[in-house]
Amino acid sequence: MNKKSLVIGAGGQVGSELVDELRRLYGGSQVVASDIKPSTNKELAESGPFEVLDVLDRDSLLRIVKKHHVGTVYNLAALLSATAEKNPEFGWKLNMEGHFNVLDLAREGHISRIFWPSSIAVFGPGTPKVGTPQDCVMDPSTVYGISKLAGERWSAYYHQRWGVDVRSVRYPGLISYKTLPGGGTTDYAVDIFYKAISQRKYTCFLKADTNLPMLYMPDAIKATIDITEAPSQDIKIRSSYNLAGFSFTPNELAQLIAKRVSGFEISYDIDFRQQIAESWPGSIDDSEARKHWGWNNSYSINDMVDDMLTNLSKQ
Ligand code: AKB
Repeated sequence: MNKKSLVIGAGGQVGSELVDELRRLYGGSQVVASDIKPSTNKELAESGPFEVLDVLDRDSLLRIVKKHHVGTVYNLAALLSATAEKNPEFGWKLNMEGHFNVLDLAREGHISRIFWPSSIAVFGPGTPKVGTPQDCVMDPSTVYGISKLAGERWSAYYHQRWGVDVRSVRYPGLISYKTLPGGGTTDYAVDIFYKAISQRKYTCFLKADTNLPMLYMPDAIKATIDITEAPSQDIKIRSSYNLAGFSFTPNELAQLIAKRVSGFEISYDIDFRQQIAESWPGSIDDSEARKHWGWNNSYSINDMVDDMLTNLSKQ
């Protein structure tokens, strides 16, 4: 790909690391970072172009695409599951209209490729919980999940009707140490590491036995770039691909941390996010992604725990 990339939502948990990796691969000037607010991350703002951009503002989006000769857009701007439940109208608006604005740029020929993430939130209480297949009952019970499922169907429609080259994976919970996640149900799996190091204890808002699919950030970034750069004929699913690394419960994660942080203890104070988590799968079958475009995760749960603790201890 010889045109530049634009990352929308570059200040977020995925965006900040995606920009770092794309700039490492292609050079700072080739990757335009953008976010709704000016960046407080010095590295992000100084290692290449940065634009303040609201994905809901079509005119500014088009102006920035033209100004930087953007070919590929990674649209990561979204309200996640817990935040969208608190503000359903805005969750729907941002997640849907933002997606349409980028899809329309491609349909009108201003950009040639889109990456847009979906989520395990597209599944719901009627979905098989174990080894959730690519295609099955999808009855999301959150605004976030409904918007992601609708977005998947619109992606497939834009591809089938107008040949829009849109690619997507259904992110599970993402664990990382560089930028905090914001507003998700799986965020406990990141918070727990910060509290383990600073206080040797953590109060979890999900029940001890809530099993959820998760992925370590380096693998999530690899999947994101790999699917976006794969030859078009390898992308046989234009809605979104199942993607997974490993699954664990808060109790299992706490035990792995306690083996490495002496005296660490977990307690529980359950809130509304439990109901969201209970509607999601416990594990995911991502064999289509593996077969079609070579997806393969590198980090096991133990690798992830070691890496998180090592890096957060240094900070
Ligand atoms: C969330 O918890 O809302 C996200 C997700 C699974 O998409 N991390």
